[in-house]
Amino acid sequence: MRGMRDLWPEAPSIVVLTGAGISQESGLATFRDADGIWATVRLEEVATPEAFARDPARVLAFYDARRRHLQHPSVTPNPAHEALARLEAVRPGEVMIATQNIDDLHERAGSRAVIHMHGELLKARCTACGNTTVWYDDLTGNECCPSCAIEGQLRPHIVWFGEMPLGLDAIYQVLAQCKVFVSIGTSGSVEPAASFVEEARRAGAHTVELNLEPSHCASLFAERIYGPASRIVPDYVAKLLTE
Ligand code: BV8
Repeated sequence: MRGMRDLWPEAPSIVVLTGAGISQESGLATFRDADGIWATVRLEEVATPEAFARDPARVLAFYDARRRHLQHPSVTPNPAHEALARLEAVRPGEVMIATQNIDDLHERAGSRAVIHMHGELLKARCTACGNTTVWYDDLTGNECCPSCAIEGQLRPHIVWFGEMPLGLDAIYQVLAQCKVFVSIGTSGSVEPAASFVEEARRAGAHTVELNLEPSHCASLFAERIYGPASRIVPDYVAKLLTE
């Protein structure tokens, strides 16, 4: 991850939290909707360190399938990702995206100031040396780490339940000073991301929820707009850019 000062010489005034809903229209399943990932597999079986210790092959297969799908030509950024990239291009240094998503659709759309708080599907991490490596292929669990050359220690670069999310110091620092907090496509079920809106409120920020339907935290937002992200996010960004 680049240093905070490279991306934001001044503290960004707009913080955007994104979740699975922003990538749904790009062909990636959400988690807790009726057709979501957790309707077909229990998270305790694939998204915890205990699951990986118990049955690494099953956990690796779960992420292999999602990594392959993410690289399918049909999966591309949608107008919501593109609008956020436009916002950053027009207001460089003023925007930070904290995403819970492990896909790379924000980057493919052109966003640069992105913190992947739950990790990245197209990276592997060595549990021996801690280094991350760009990774496009399946993981067998027997690979050699390109950094330390130790064999059999690579795992998906994913923050599982019970593990510490990434970039939290930077996120809380920016939340404490932000003027606008926009939450997009997240059900507000997973902590600590679900509590970011409270941090932003404490900072006196204007808080906005953009989602298909009211989230668990909807009542905490000053402004709420519901509909598909590909429509409501470009509209909201256009409004922000005229202010
Ligand atoms: C941690 C792996 C210690 C990646 C994921 C209280 C305080 C702190 C922690 C906890 C706490 N209570 C419980 C916890 C522990 C736990 C937790 O939150 N458990 C829950 C289930 C109760 N949290 C943790 O373990 C985290 N670590 O807490 O460390 C700590 C302590 C204190 C302070 C800091 C740290 C680690 C969590 C990481 C979990 N990893 N997955 C993967 O396999 O992909 S979580 C998983 O859920 C995904 O990463 C996902 O991003 C995340 C959030 O889900 P959403 O993105 O919101 O998706 P969801 O399906 O739920 O909702 C989609 C929404 O989109 C819906 O509302 C839908 O209406 C909408 N939508 C759909 N289509 C569209 C749309 N909107 C717009 N347009 C559309 N087209």
